[in-house]
Amino acid sequence: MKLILLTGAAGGAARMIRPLLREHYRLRLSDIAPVGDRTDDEEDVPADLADFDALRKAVEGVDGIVHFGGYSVEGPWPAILSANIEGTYNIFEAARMEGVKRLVFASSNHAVGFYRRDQTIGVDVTPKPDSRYGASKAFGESLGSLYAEKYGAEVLSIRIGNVADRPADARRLAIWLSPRDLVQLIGIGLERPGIRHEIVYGMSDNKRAWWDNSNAIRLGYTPRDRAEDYASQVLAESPGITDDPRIEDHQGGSFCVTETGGDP
Ligand code: 15L
Repeated sequence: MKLILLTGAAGGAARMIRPLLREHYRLRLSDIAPVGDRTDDEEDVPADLADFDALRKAVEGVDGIVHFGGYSVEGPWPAILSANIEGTYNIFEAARMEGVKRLVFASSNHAVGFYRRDQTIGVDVTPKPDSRYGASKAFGESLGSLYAEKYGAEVLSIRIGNVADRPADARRLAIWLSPRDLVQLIGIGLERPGIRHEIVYGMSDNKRAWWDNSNAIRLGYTPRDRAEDYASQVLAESPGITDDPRIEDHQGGSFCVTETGGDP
């Protein structure tokens, strides 16, 4: 079994996918502090993403990297700068120095969050970040391209919608990604031959999608879950619809208006 480094291993998305990833890979977990719920067969190498030397030790000897670490919502600039700008640079550079070619980068829908909901966008649109956080994810995608073209890295950037067991509200009916569909995309990023830098949307088979995910399909993705199966229940119980058109008209939702807030 290949040894894979999972950064941000204590975060919500990583915790949802670790049991599924363990079926295929040996996992080395990394987060800023030791990961509390680690199993006996998971290694733990804590590292601050801004600490290059610590990160390089975490990268040493792995077969691939799944980079989920960093700040995962809009936040104060010093936090985004350290974790997402410096931290993402550090992970690509540590991988290059340690000879690790395969990386999966957890990008976000917020790299393109200022596209309107009445548009369907593919992966070749110009980024339109909705936040400093979204801009940091566009930066990470740029690094993926740089390290692929210049140093021969093989990188899959997944513009993740919202990873959860079920869609949380009306907006998430368009962007929901089930944990097992995310693991399928990660598997493509780690295994599919012939990848240089590819961008895909991290969503399940969602009828209300704003994204054309044909690049993911081309790479072999066959999503197994559908947001629509939850639609009537979600819309009845927690529509989450506001009266602010800046939020409702744009794909990024409340990230288009928030300054330093968290989840919408
Ligand atoms: C993200 O990028 C966040 O990491 C996640 O917490 C959600 O807020 C998600 O986007 C979303 O757009 O719902």
